[in-house]
Amino acid sequence: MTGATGVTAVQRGAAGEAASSAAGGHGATTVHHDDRFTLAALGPISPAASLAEEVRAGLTGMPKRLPCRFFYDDDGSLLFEEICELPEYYVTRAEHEILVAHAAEIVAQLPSAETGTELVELGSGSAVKTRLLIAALLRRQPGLRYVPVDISRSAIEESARALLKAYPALRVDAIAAEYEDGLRYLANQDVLSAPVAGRAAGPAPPEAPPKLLLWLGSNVGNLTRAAAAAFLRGVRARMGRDDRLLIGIDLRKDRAVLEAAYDDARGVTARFNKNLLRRINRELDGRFDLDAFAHRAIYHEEDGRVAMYLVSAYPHEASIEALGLRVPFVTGEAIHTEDSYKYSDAEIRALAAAAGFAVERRWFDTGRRFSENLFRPAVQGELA
Ligand code: AVJ
Repeated sequence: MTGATGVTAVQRGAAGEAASSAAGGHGATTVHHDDRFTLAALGPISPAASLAEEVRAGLTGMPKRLPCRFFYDDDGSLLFEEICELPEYYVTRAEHEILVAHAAEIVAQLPSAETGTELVELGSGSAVKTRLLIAALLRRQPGLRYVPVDISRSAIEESARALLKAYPALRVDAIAAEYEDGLRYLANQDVLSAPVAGRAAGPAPPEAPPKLLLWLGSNVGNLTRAAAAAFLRGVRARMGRDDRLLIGIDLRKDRAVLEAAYDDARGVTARFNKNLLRRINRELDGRFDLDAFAHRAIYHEEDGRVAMYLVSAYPHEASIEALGLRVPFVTGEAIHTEDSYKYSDAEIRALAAAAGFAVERRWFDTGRRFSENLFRPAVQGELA
């Protein structure tokens, strides 16, 4: 069987239970699609706050705010794809340019191993960017295991299907989970998958092959610098000596370029931003008038942060019926909806050091707008 066509079995049996106890006690459901595709769906250990909880906290607080992770419902995900094609939004194109030019060099930089490198991606890459790295790895090794970790099970299944079809030498073991839960599960799975029987007499159990972890698209930018370092420390804790992290990070640049990238002429980013209110109207019986708000993107240069806001054009009151909540706005009052942090070279070095990494190598697009950074775990006592 070549394509990942149908689900052949759903198991909640021995494998799933072994994995789930190793992953810290939450249930893991493993779906075996076929011999080239498995999907482990992990229940979150500590579920993130719901839309209702976040909306109540964010709109009764001062200043008002809403978390950017709620952008990505079906409509929001489509709008984000549209953003990636905008002339002003250079981020996706710049990273793509780097990978087209340097994917071969990036994989040549990895510690070579007889077993070959495994590819783990935070976020599921249906995109061309992931394909460039898969193709580069397959040019130097006969087969490849690709492990996408993504909260959206449908996104992961869709992208896995397309990738399996495009690459007959690829196997996909997908994990539908929060990043941290997914990485913990993967680390434990590698230990468990080493053969135990005959260990005393036989050869040493094979070590897990080295991994290349991908975290592309400057998704790190949505975290504060401190939260980014803390998150990466957690990633580092799951990595072996020969594992590497390839992290795409957007760079500090001129205000005009940044503000245009987050406030495009066609108004796509404005629609993306207002989709939050549309979502509250739909899911929580909200009564937001989308026309009462203007989309704003402001570069706070000292922080190196583009912030997005929805600004009330005149005094009015919105309501959210499902929460029994009335939300008054004065003229010019803003809801803060997203931060997108930009990094200097020094800030990238500081991020790596704070998280226990050394920066092994970096690549840039020709306009030096974006950076692809290969982080390696720093060894004990090493000054990064
Ligand atoms: C997906 C977080 C990388 O910050 O550039 C794009 C999201 N927001 N336009 C970014 C986004 C507005 C994007 N990231």
